[in-house]
Amino acid sequence: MLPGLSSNRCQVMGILNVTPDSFSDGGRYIQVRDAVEQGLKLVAEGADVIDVGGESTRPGATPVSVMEEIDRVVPVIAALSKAVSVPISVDTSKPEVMRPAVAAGACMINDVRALRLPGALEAAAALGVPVCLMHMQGEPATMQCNAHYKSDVVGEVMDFLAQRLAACRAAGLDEQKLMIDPGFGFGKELPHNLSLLAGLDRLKTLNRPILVGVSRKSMLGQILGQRPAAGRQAASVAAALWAAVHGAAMVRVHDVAPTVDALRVWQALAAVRARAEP
Ligand code: 7PM
Repeated sequence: MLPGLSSNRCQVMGILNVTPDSFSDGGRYIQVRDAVEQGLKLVAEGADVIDVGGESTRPGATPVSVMEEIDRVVPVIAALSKAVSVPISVDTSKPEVMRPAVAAGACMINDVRALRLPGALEAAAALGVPVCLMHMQGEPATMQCNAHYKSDVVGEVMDFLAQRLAACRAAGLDEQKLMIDPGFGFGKELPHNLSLLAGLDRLKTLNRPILVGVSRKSMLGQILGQRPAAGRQAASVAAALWAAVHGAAMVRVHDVAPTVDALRVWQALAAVRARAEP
């Protein structure tokens, strides 16, 4: 049903960015070749799903055209889906990108806008693939300028996700194929992000698998005293492990190998506890 979620252990989604700033600028062929190589590496490290994205959702990033986004992700999805057996998800909000991406082999949509762009609900319903619905306050260009929540950020994020689940149901999507994601760093300041991660368990009451993306994010840099992204690996693993222990069904990460190691240690311990107290 949902990629890799048939098992009850936490799944690892490896991040594959196909953006000019993340790969050598040696033209499209080189960009695709390097991205496919990176995808194979993520699979070798133990990723259960590969998330291919061509739109930089970095706070303040400039928008990417439909043509440019298709040009970036579709060749990578096509090549990777032939080369690996793990499911591939496409990180996009645009219905015009969803269609060719699924045709090329993507079997899941990861949408930071939770299918709010015009035509996205209809496209996802017609494609019939699983979708991750993420919470974001505002738009990437401005979201970190005016993040605001009344008092209970977890409750507000849950209300939004519940509304999007209802909209998906109304559009004819199969609720069993939907995942939810509180969207760490998307229109949230450190206290909001901390409340959401500390209170992740509450999202379980929405009865959908939870995806958590905290890998290398600035919230970790802030906790560590403005540590740059290159030094956030251990913090990312710790945060991913916390998320898994507190209900995440999937974690979206850059550093697949150490995350898989951490999850295996936790699972070994959890298995002992499960036998001791059934
Ligand atoms: C710069 C800053 C570049 C932040 C990229 C990012 C999520 C996501 C992203 C997430 C889901 C990143 C983000 N984050 N999709 N896409 N959940 N479902 O760190 O948290 O990769 S983009």
